[in-house]
Amino acid sequence: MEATQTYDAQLAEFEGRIARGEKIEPGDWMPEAYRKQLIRMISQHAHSEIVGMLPEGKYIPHAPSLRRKMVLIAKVQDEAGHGQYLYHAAETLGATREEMIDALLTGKAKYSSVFNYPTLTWADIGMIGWLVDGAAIKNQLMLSHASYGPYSRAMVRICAEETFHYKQGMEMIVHYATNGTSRQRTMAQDALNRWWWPSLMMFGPHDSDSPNSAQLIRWGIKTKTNDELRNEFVTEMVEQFNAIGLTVPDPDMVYDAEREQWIHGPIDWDEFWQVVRGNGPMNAERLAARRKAHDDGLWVREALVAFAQRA
Ligand code: FAQ
Repeated sequence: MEATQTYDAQLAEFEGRIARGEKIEPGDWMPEAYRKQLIRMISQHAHSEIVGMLPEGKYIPHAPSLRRKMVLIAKVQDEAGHGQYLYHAAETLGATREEMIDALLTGKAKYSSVFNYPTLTWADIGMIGWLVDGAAIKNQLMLSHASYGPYSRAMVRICAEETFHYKQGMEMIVHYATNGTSRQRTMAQDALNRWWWPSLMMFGPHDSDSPNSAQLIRWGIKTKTNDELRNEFVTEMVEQFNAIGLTVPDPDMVYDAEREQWIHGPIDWDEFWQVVRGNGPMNAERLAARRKAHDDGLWVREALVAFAQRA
């Protein structure tokens, strides 16, 4: 890239590369707003993976069998790994780990609203795997085509692991709903009732209220809008729940035969924004748990620094 090139020429070349399907790599020229958007999104995504370990991690000591416990431990460890890939991806854009973690611990950074709801029964573990990981995969499959190379490559690996999370959740809920005791079926339905709407909110506000979407789509970070992904997800999930006799808790849901889509009823956006602003049922507890983990890990960080200095 010639140093004398104007910003407009650089931008045209950058957008041309995206239009040709080339990946933008660390060190390549990029508009400052592209870099900032990616740091915002990737760091929020990383925080979501790390905070997302908490609702399920709580149930590791209470798993009903050795098999279920091994699967859950593997899943929660995977989420930690996803957080690490994503923090690394954000670091390639110039963000430091310290500032990202600081933003999370001081409550400045956002993370997915869905993790501010409590896990109340074991069936929530299956429902999170099927529904919450299902929503995450829907979004992340799109992001595996994102124009920024390190983010899209992290997504490929993450989606492979999330598919295992999704399948173990589906296997558990299908078993409880179709072969379980009446108490297990009731627990599965109750878990669906509580996780359905928070899962739909994971896709973000309606397109008309999504200030970031236009720029993200222009630069190939997102290739679909929040509503497009949410609507696809709803249609896929409703049919699966119907097939096993569970009922989606939406009395206004209708089938649009022309579009071959299930259309969901109104989402409670007041609740969504309350949760995003830190006033959800578990926001304070989630941040307190992350702060404690950070404080407890201080000696590890100090030992690593001392080791690096000696080496
Ligand atoms: N929660 O303009 P938009 C997982 C914010 S990973 C909180 O539409 P955008 C794995 C948004 O940041 C789940 N805040 O924003 C797992 C923005 O505020 P800002 C996480 C939300 O970026 C499973 C404002 O609202 N996945 O679950 C939410 O175009 C099981 C306006 O919104 C990702 O992070 C929300 N739900 O679209 C782990 C994927 N929605 O930043 C454990 C990457 C919106 O301007 C167990 N991120 N906001 O101050 C994305 O795809 C996008 O950022 C969206 C939002 C779709 C989340």
